[in-house]
This record gives sequence, structure tokens and C-alpha cells, in this order.
Amino acid sequence: MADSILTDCDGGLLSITLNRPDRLNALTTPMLESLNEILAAAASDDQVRAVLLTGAGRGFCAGQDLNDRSVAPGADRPDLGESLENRYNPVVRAMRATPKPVVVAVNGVAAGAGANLALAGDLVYAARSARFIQSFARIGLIPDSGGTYFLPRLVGTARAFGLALLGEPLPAEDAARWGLIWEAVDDDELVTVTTSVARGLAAGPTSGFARIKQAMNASGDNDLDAQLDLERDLQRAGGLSDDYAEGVAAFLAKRSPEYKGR
Ligand code: T3D
Repeated sequence: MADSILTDCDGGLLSITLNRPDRLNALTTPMLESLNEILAAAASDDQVRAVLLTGAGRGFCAGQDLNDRSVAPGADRPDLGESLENRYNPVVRAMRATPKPVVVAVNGVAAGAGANLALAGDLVYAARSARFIQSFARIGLIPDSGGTYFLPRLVGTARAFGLALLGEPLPAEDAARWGLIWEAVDDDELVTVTTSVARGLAAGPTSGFARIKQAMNASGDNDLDAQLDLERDLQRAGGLSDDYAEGVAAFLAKRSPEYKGR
């Protein structure tokens, strides 16, 4: 199963590729366990300064592998709560909490949990031919992997309901227009664009990016006063960082900054 997730770390950029193209990268228990291990290791590895997540083949990810959810009549039914608690939710939490920017390159269809794992990224690009499908309702489930959290916040309640109840494909360009993702790009540009962006982030002020994530993550639950207090505290830390000193020095010297990530 090791091959069902590919990783490559180069120049501070950890690339993760979901790799079951014949199943549109539908997720199995070993894949999710492996993804959790990779994300946990990346979070504490100073050599990793940005993460790029994509899929192999024509799909990004078709969500849970439904072959593993087939039950004979009368047999015990699967405990999906256990699956979310131990495998899906930790992936979403890890993507949101990791102190490194996570770029997602949605190379093709993203359905079910596959769609919502994509939305857990910080900067989501999609190939113009890709589509996002909240396919859960079609099989009697709710949008999981953060779907009921991210969707209303990203596109508003009306559109979130439409996506969740109807389960219809949302083309990448509409996803970008709605604010579900950052940008739709031509299919043959996706790898070049996302690799370039992710490499740029990997060379950036990593601890500053971590503070941006922390502030953005907190804003959904904070009132203005709490958020202003948090900004004060995070900016205080930023002002003490080596990268801030380097950024200011580089600006004044009219040269490119050389960030160390701390
Ligand atoms: O632990 C838990 O169970 C809880 C968590 C639940 C979270 C979830 O993700 S539940 C939702 C699971 N996902 C889906 O319901 C999506 C199912 N897939 C589809 O609806 C369609 O495949 C797509 C719309 C994504 C793509 O359609 P299309 O026509 O482009 O491709 P296809 O022909 O349907 O799929 C290609 C192959 O991949 C096909 O196999 P075959 O016929 O060539 O042998 C298909 O069966 C397989 N495949 C696609 N999705 C899955 C899958 N196999 C297993 N599980 C899948 N989810």
C-alpha cells in the first residue's frame, strides 16, 4: 500500500500524490493512515516548509473507497464514526493545523471526502476540467471531512445547501467564482503553476505563514476583540522573528529576501 501515496521532498517542498488512479484515488484505511503519518512528520520537520497535495491520473480523489463499505445482508454495518474519528478527521485537522502552507492541486474530479480534503488546503487550485462533488447525500451521508464547516463559510449557506443536498458536480471555474477555491487554471498549466507557487512558499517566511494560518483558523470562532488581541500577539512574535528582520533589510536594500523560515 506504500505506493498508493507518493511523496517527494525537494527544496523545502513536500509533494504528496494520492496514487490509485484506476480508482480515482479513492481512499483506503492504509492510505489515510499513511497520509496522517506523513502530515504529522511534515509538521515537525524543519526541512519541510510547504506541502503540495495532488492526485495521480484523471481524478484528484473520489472519497472513501466504497468497495470497503459493502456489507452482506444481515452482516454488521461499518462504524463510519470510528472511521472519521481515527482517520479522516485527523487528516483535516493536520492540514489546517500544520504550521506550513498547504497547496492543493485538484487535477480532476474531487468527490465526497476527496472534495473536502481539498478544501482543507490553504491555497486550492483546480484544473479547469476538474469538478467538485458533494456526493455524500447520494448515498445517505452528510458532507464530512469538514464539509459542513468549510462549505457555508466559503460559499454561504444557500450554496452550501445546494451542493450538499443535490450532490451535483460544480465545475472548477464556478468553484473559483464562488470562492470555494483560489483559482482554476488550464489543465496543462496546473502542475507548472502549483509547483511554482508551492516552491515560492517553501522559500518564504515559514513562521510568518504559520501565524497567518493560526489567525485565519481562529477568525471563524472569534469576535473582533478576540481577533484583534490575537493579531497583536502574533504580530509581536512576527516582529521578533529573523525573517521579519531579513524582510525589512532586503526591502530597504532593494534586494530579494533570503528567508530561513524562522
Ligand atoms: O469511512 C467512511 O466510509 C466515512 C467517510 C465517507 C466519506 C466519503 O467519501 S463517502 C463518498 C464516497 N465517494 C463517492 O460516493 C463518489 C463515488 N464515485 C463517483 O460518484 C464517480 O466515480 C465520480 C463522479 C467520482 C467519477 O465518475 P466518472 O464517471 O468520471 O468515473 P467512474 O467510471 O465512476 O470511476 C472510475 C473507476 O473508479 C470506476 O471503477 P471501474 O468501473 O473502472 O472498475 C469506479 O467504480 C471507481 N471509483 C470511483 N469512485 C470510487 C470508486 N471505487 C471505489 N470507491 C469510490 N469512491
